[in-house]
Amino acid sequence: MPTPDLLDAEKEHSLVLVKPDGFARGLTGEVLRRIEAKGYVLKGLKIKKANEELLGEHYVEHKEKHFFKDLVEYMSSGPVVAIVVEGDRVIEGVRSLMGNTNPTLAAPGTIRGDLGRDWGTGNVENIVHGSDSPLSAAREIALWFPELTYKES
Ligand code: DAT
Ligand code: MG
Repeated sequence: MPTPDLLDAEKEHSLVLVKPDGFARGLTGEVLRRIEAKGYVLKGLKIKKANEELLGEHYVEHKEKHFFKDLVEYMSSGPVVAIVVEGDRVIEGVRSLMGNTNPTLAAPGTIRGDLGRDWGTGNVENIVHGSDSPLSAAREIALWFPELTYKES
């Protein structure tokens, strides 16, 4: 049995997803490049086709929103790349790298601003997800990387 990977619970982590549009457009490397160039460390990485159940958990705070059904459809339309990223203030840092939720309005220089646009699909296709708080990060990492455990300190 291989030893499972361990996360240092003292350090901050964010769960990043390269969404189906980003993966299909071949932007995974560009997203990873920006995260690594910023100085953050990759602690987990996988390609996964998410099902409705996983996405329902992942987007639990949006369950009552009008766009929820379309969001789950878009997010399950193809593989995503799930990444655990580590570093001091990485949650805020990744949010800053990603830019505004709406890619039309996201500032140039950000992932969404440089690489995203409105495609007229009715969905907000914005290439990446990043956790928005330590609590969400812990919940999302457990969902996408159940095999990753925290080491005792
Ligand atoms: P973020 O991904 O920037 O954290 P969020 O958590 O508010 O944004 O929303 C999650 C995703 O849902 C977002 O990346 C795209 C989609 N979304 C948000 N608002 C939407 C809207 N008004 N209509 C359609 N999709 C939306
Ligand atoms: Mg969010």
